Amino acid sequence: MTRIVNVAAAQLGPIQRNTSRAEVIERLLVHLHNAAAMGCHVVVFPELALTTFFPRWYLEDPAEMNMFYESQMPGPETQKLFDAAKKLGIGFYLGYAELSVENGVAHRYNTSILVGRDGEIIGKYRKVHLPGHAQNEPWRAFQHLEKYYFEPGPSFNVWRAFGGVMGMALCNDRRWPETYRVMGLQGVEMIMLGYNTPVHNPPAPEHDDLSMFHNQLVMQAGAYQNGTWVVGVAKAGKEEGCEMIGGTSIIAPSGEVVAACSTKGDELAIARCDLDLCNSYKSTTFNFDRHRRPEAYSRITEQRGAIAPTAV
Ligand code: CDT
Repeated sequence: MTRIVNVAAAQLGPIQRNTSRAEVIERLLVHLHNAAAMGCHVVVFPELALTTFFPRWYLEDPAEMNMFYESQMPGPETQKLFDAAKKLGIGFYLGYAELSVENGVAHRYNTSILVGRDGEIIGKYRKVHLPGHAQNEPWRAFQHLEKYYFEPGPSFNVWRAFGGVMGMALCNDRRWPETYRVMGLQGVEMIMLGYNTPVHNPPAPEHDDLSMFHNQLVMQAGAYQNGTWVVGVAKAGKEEGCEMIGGTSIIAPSGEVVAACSTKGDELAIARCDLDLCNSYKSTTFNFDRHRRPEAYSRITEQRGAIAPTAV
């Protein structure tokens, strides 16, 4: 039995602040229909795919803030996506801002879900690596207040779906090797990840010219070093004056890019992904059981920041 997953990486162009949920969902539905017409089994949408990237503003009014969050999934507006998925027999990964009330206390997460071809939710992931800052920093051309708007999720899981082992991550997670490895240790065969990455990073403008290189570097390395497919999907283009990178790509376990978007707008990149291509990496160079030395890695979990030896 072959284990082929036909994947559509569904890049979105910018979503402006005054764009309604209904308009965005229509764009997502166009992607779902086009992907289904091309024989895809699953569509991967970006991070925070239902709204503009609101952490670029410091908002204090809870009512204004809550407009960007989903308190139900599916909710009255997103139900259309689930209905279309079921009707078309196509799954999807979707990033969104989640407002969850647990024991009467509100919690906010940067979340993604994986939905099956039957329109049912298979799994939920809450972003672990929240970049940026928690305080209002008006000096920045664009703020990046993820630490203000979200609390971090607990860890990385995988799910059996689409004939293989699927994992989820979100944006900044892709820069951290631990993200891939924690899923690699659970046998992941395809990692889906959406992102919103500005070209300009105010604290380190000297890196701006390298933003696309770094995007590819981390995803390709993560795929190869764990013998897994990686599907990285951007929200791209000029959103509220902020230029965001594109670079949506589908990466094989070899680390090679097999499909990519070429614009900064709504665009699909499609690939026929053979999950069995993971096997030769997982059983040779990256045979974890044979070659890893966890006893040498204790600092990875015991220590957060770098500690250099004292200067003499
Ligand atoms: N959304 C997200 O995680 N973006 C970050 C930008 C970091 S700049 C503060 C990223 O890693 O792409």
